Amino acid sequence: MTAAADCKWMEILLETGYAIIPDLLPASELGALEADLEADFSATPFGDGDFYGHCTKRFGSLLRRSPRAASLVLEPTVLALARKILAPACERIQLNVAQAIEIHPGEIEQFPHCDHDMWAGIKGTHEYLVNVMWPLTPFTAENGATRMYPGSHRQTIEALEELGDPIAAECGPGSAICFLGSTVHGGGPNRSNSVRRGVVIGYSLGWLKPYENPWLAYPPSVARQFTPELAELAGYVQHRPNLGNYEGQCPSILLRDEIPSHPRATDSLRPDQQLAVASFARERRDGR
Ligand SMILES: O=C(O)CCC(=O)C(=O)O
Ligand SMILES: [Fe+2]
Repeated sequence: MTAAADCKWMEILLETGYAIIPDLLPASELGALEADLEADFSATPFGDGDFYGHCTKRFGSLLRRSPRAASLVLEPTVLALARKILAPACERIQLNVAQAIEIHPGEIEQFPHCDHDMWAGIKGTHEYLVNVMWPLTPFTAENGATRMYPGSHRQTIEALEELGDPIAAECGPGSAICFLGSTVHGGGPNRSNSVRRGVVIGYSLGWLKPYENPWLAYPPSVARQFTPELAELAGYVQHRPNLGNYEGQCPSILLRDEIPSHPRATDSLRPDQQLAVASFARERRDGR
């Protein structure tokens, strides 16, 4: 995709709260991913709870279940959008979730919500999260396509009645439904006779507690197979200063062939902090 096209999607995403980018990946790639996940869809039970849905199946850890999931997580256009939107509030972004969602016939509409409400911080000054829903089956208004509330990212919603009408994010495999953590949305009701399958890939500010615990989903033995970029997104990196360290070091040391038994705790500071700390230490060493 050209830089101008990327800009257009950014404008739409920031203006409307969501953007449906068509044909970002070959539909065959999503078909192959769906085939890889077939056994997991059938083995996974329905969820429990009115938010997750009683006629909906979910499972995470997608990067462990199929090597093809990486091409969704690393898709350059959505990754660039997520990085740009989250850049004002972090040094690096992280993978927040990689989850498959299968909505069965008879499922009701999901509670309309903002995904950023998973974190208690004050909202309104920056985004916390960018999500991308990748349909595995065609998404239609009838089968439970994700419902988006246009412009809701700019509203302060105190009661559901204040929401306008949603749109159903109708599109097919290969398209990417991108939306902000501040955008009100929810799974649609499935009034059809077949399942609606999708994969949600989310990116959040690198210093937040991620929704899906990446170090358990992808322990070092799994993350060792990842490219460096994927391993970083999946938690094997520090967010300066020193956040997410392992024994005072970058957790990526756990992906090496030889792991030091007693690593040396090493500062990982932002340049401004590095300067302030160095100047203070120099003065103290000089006896001042
Ligand atoms: O399945 C969907 O379309 C949306 C699901 C969702 O928004 C959620 O579980 O947070
Ligand atoms: Fe959601």
